[in-house]
Amino acid sequence: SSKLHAEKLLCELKNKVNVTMLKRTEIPSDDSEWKEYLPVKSLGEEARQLGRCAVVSSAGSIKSSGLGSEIDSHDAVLRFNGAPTVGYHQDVGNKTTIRLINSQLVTLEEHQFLKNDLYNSGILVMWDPAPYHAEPSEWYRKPDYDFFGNYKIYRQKHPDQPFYILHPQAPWQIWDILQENTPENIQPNPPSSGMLGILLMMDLCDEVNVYEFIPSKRQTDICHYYQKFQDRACVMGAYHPLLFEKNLVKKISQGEDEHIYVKGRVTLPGFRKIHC
Ligand code: NCC
Repeated sequence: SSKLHAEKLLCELKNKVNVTMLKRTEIPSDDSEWKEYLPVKSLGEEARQLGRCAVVSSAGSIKSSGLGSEIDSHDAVLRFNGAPTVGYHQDVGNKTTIRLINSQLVTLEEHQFLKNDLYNSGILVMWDPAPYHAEPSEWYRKPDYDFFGNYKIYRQKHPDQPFYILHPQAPWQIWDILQENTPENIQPNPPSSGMLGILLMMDLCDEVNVYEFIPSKRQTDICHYYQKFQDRACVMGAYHPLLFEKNLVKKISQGEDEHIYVKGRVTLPGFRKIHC
């Protein structure tokens, strides 16, 4: 049955995906000083065990949802990249506990990562696409984006703000499960920030409500709720295997289909709450 299938998938995710942060000791001791900037405290210690959590996708379809107060009622809220709350709080809420950002945003001047105070609160987690199953030592010699300089500058400017780097193998552990559960070959690129954020919160929280990752009745080609630009690839994926990510999340969803249609909300259990 589909319920059995969902349990099997949840256990695979729980057992095979290690949504951990890069540690200083994983970078060879003779190499680079930037690793000295990695936080000492683990993310689990920093965020503590969380109860009800919300993951807010940046999709255009969250606009006019009026979901802001529902989202803020969670113990913790995760947002992505440059997604703002100011001016949009009625639809997306005000609270930001964790912000998951990609290395492109940290590195490219046009994104103004070092200048925009949007990034200065909450816990930051950055990720960079590594070669398939590369060890940290192989990856950091040729990252997708050379983010180290800006990471270091940011940490010097904001030493008290927790700022983690996702372990480079975590995205590929998720990718393997996406591929194993898909009959055709999927793009050999890491999952979107959305999928990574969902698993990060399943690791930290008892329950995770994900908003507008699976589109509601408000589905639109408008890419982000905070921009006018339209592109269907934002919903379906081009570089990222987004369609397959969404299929998997739909399969493990525990809420009612009505909640997807009306609110764009799926409910997922935290890994602590599932027994394999
Ligand atoms: O657009 P992005 O993602 O920042 O969105 C965050 C996550 O929300 C989900 N999403 C977004 C739009 C939409 N219409 N439907 C959705 O389901 C996705 O799960 C998405 O991951 C990324 O994953 O990091 C991404 O980042 C952007 C961009 O780099 C950042 O916004 C910084 O400017 C990428 N866009 C481009 O590179 C042009 C995007 O492909 C993936």
